[in-house]
Amino acid sequence: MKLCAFKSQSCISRRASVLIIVLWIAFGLVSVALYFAHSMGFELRSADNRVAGLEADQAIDGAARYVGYILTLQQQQQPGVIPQAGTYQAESLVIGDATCWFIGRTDQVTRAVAGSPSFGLVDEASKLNLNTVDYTNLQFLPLITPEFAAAIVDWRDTNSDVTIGGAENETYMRLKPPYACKNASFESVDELRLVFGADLEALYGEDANLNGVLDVNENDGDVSLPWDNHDGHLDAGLFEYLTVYTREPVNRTNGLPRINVTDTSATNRQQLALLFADKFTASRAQEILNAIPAAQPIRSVLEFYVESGMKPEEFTMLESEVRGATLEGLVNVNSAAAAVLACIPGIGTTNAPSLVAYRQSNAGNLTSLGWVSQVLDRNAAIQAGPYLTGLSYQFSADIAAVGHYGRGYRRVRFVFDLSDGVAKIISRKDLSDLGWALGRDVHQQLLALQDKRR
Ligand SMILES: [Ca+2]
Ligand SMILES: [Ca+2]
Ligand SMILES: [Ca+2]
Ligand SMILES: [Ca+2]
Repeated sequence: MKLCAFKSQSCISRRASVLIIVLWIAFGLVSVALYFAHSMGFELRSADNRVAGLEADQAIDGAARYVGYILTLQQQQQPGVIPQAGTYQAESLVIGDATCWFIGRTDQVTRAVAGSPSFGLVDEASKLNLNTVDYTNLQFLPLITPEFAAAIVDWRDTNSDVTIGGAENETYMRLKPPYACKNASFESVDELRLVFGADLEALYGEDANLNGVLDVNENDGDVSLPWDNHDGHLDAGLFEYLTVYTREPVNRTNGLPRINVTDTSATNRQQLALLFADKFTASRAQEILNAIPAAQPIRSVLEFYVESGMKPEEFTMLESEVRGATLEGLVNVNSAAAAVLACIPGIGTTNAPSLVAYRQSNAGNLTSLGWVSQVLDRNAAIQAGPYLTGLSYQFSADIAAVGHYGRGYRRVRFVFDLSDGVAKIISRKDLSDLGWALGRDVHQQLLALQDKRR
């Protein structure tokens, strides 16, 4: 009996052990299943994000083709004239499952954290050209030191003479690792990083994501990067105001050379007479020609316009067919920021706000250089003339996109050149790493879209 009882107890204990083992195994299997399910969930989400990213990449390339079409069409219809906002779609452009925006610039000065950037194409001629701007004018840009301005000039000039405060080969060869001073033109604005004395604060200013507006982290002091002065105003850096791309075409759309108004030779005057005869009645053409002094030098297109006595609408008819002495690095008064205009002799910090204010009150009606002579006095206009233009042939399209459900953010900035009559991409730079640049409003719209889906 005792043996039987013992056997039964041992039997129960064995069964209990088996049960525990089975329970452990079952627990283990469930854990493994849960682990794999969780990891598959992550894998699925990450694959979904990758697909959204690919959709955004493809949409950006599609949007770039759209921009090329818009610019070529504009060049054929109105050479050199900036495409007006509203004549093309610059925001919430739907391509397949993706949506695109062109991050633009505006004359409105941000005095508070902006809900969103402005949308549109950016005129490269709204900026100073790093390869042509001279040392004196360059120093008027915000956040630049005289030493950095001198180093910029030394970097691009072909000689090895050190500008006061600047840097040539001997300075660069002392760096670790050493490298040579370029002594040739800048090929991109990013090249500024290599110039002696460059620092991120001067290059980016407070605009860490380079979208032209004040984002929350750009106006919270040192709570989050970048450091800023928390004054409700965007203090942009040098990247905002500089370009290397501005170059006007040599020829008109009919293939003939543009007429250089600074050339006072008899042959050139004859060319002008033919141009006026082509555009105006015989008597008006003669009147304009007579107003332009034959012996006195004309230093710029603006001076030519002032002397000619043409009406603004008359000048618009032939503006793209004439040119000044230089074709590279001219600043377009129709789009340049006040900080850029302030660097130009004759304009300076005194006249730059008046020019911008005139633009703001005449928006949509600025297709020419002529209006400048209504804001600047004669002497100032003549002094500023050689640096100015009313035309633009290079534009950037800073395209940000998201894929389905607002995922897969990407951003690429393209620069288009129209100086040969057809839009060509001359630069492509991925800016996705700068982080979200579409502002609070678009972010909230996309979050609302995701909530609706849940
Ligand atoms: Ca040099
Ligand atoms: Ca910003
Ligand atoms: Ca900050
Ligand atoms: Ca600020």
